[in-house]
Amino acid sequence: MAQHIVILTGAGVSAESGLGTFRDVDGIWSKFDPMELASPEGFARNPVKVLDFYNARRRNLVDAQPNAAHFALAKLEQGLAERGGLLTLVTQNIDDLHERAGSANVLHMHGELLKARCGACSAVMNCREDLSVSDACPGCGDVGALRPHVVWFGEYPEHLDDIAVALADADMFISIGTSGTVWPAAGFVLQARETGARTVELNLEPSDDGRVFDEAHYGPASEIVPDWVETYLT
Ligand code: BV8
Repeated sequence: MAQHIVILTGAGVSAESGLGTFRDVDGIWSKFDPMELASPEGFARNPVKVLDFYNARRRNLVDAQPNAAHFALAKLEQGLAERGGLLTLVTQNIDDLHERAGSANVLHMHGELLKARCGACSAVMNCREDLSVSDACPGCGDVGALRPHVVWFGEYPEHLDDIAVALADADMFISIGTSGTVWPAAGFVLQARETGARTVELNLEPSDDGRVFDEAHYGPASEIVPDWVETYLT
């Protein structure tokens, strides 16, 4: 039977690629205040500090490599398509590791670190270098309005309409490497359950909000995700 699987990934799927998670013991938010560095108010207050925070993460990303979990999800997308099925891959991550592992259709609901946006004219452009407050927008020329194309706290996530349509149509919903702390992403499992989808959690440990899943496997994503995909496709 052709299946439509919706997957939501979080920082845990990129942890073994060397990109920090947010709420683990030594996570990013244990060192930095999210409201200071991942909010429009924080950017308005101290743009240099926020741009430097994202510049450091962008440099780290350029040197990082996808891990076995990313490759397994690209294989699942291919395997489903060959069976007349569909994979909708939604990620909270702002890295491009899913794409570099071969996933073709990725919905970045919290934006993308390798893109910048102009606060003046809203142009979105590729950005692989450091951003600074003295940079001018290549579109409108405004100086100091460029920011990472990332969804901060209090800002509206991207692709919510497409995600709602996918969740309503899903036969299965799989949550991978996310603590289920950030909304509205944390509510997707409830939406999927309401429309009768089977729900699966693949995580290092049970996500802390005790959401209920029909099936769960715990361990490092680079091990449990390839295992799950292998079992599903055979
Ligand atoms: C919004 C981008 C209005 C920047 C981020 C109810 C409804 C709607 C909103 C809210 C609500 N209640 C509260 C809110 C406000 C807020 C919110 O959720 N606050 C929280 C803190 C309570 N939400 C918002 O502001 C959102 N916007 O609300 O707009 C609206 C209203 C209604 C409906 C729609 C819209 C915007 C949120 C986006 C913020 N931007 N990041 C950046 O990346 O710098 S959030 C940040 O957290 C990242 O995007 C990250 O992806 C996200 C979630 O974190 P996780 O990915 O889960 O990472 P975490 O470290 O928490 O967990 C890692 C997991 O991996 C752990 O479980 C760990 O065990 C596991 N793991 C670790 N290693 C491994 C592993 N698993 C497997 N293998 C391993 N090796």
